[in-house]
Amino acid sequence: MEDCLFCKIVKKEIPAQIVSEDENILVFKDVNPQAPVHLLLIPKKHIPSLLELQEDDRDLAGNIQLTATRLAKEMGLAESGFRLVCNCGRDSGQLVYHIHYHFLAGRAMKWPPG
Ligand code: D5M
Repeated sequence: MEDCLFCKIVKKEIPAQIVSEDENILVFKDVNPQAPVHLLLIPKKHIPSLLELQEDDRDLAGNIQLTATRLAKEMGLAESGFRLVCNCGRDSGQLVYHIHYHFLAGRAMKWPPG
């Protein structure tokens, strides 16, 4: 998608602090961190939000969660824990319409979120 910010990051047209990359998934640091560790996990494929996720995306969606699991272990966060958040739609606060999972860690978090 030409105008999509995260597609531009995937294509390396916009710089980002990339933490992990494979054929289908990119992970980079959030530019406005809300925790000591704040990463964004995205599919390279442009999918605007969870509402547009298709049956064919089943493996991709699962692999994003497994990427979060791998990163948590690699970063030594398995014991302290982390939060994985995917905002969907206006009321959730979604601002960028390319599916992204916020990976937040490094501080105690409250529930429910604001
Ligand atoms: O979250 C969108 C998130 O995207 C928000 O936490 C800031 C982040 N963001 C926006 N632009 C960039 C760039 N260029 N690099 C890294 N992170 C970025 P949402 O769930 O849509 O509210």
